[in-house]
Amino acid sequence: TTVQDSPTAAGSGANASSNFKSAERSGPDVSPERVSAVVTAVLQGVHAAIRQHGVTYPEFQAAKAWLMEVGEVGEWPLFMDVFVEHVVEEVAADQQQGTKGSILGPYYLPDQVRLSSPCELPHRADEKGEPLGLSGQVRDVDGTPLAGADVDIWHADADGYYSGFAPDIPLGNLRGVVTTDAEGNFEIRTVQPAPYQIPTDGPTGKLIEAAGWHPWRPAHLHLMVRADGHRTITTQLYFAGGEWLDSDVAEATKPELVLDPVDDGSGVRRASYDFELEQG
Ligand code: MBD
Ligand code: FE
Repeated sequence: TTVQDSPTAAGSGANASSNFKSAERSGPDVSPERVSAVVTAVLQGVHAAIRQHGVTYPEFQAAKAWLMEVGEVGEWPLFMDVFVEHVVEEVAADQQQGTKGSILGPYYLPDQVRLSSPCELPHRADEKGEPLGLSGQVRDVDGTPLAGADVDIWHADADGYYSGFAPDIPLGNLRGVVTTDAEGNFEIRTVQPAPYQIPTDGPTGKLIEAAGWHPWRPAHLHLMVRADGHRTITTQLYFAGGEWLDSDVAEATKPELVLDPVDDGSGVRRASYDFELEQG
């Protein structure tokens, strides 16, 4: 995995591009009929928008320039995950049981430090943010606890930045793979993440501004929960009452995925969440 620091705010989106390119993946086996059907539908959508809105030559050329810039600065992973991935997840989730999923987003990094429960995510000595505790159980959809499952968790810091993508944050900060104990339980200490703002100085941010939309995602934790013989769940957890919860720019919130942490009396806000994984 290649990760480089960038001094601009747009650097996070651009770094997501080098990370995406360096990940190993095998392409899908797609028939010409399917390529034709899907690409024809996409092009018909574009053609319909041009006719419906009377798109002009200057607008067409501006769109071309914008598309080129998204590629040149490496924001395609950011753009796709913000504006398209939620529908791919919706289609994938159609037949699935167990805990609701949500989008992966552009800031996952594999192979983070393995921790055994209870644990604290790696953080800086002066890490900002209110202490947050997340505990729960991993089980299959029949209720059987899953010992030795992986709860792979990553989230933004109290300024809304992800380690590995924004400059000046140690690699691995606020990321970890937590193994469940013999009863399938896990307990993780971390800090409250801030809402995430799409970088405003890149082409994705410029489009959002030009359209008069807002560039925010509500504060969230990313999780990937894996257990042998079970379907991996990729999801996110949000916070009750949090800003942007009802208007996520990435449309990736679900009512089942909202935590309501409560102060345990010692200044730690605690929430619990159980994950149910489908066999197979
Ligand atoms: C994020 O933090 C995120 O989770 C998604 C889906 C897109 C952009 C930034
Ligand atoms: Fe995120």
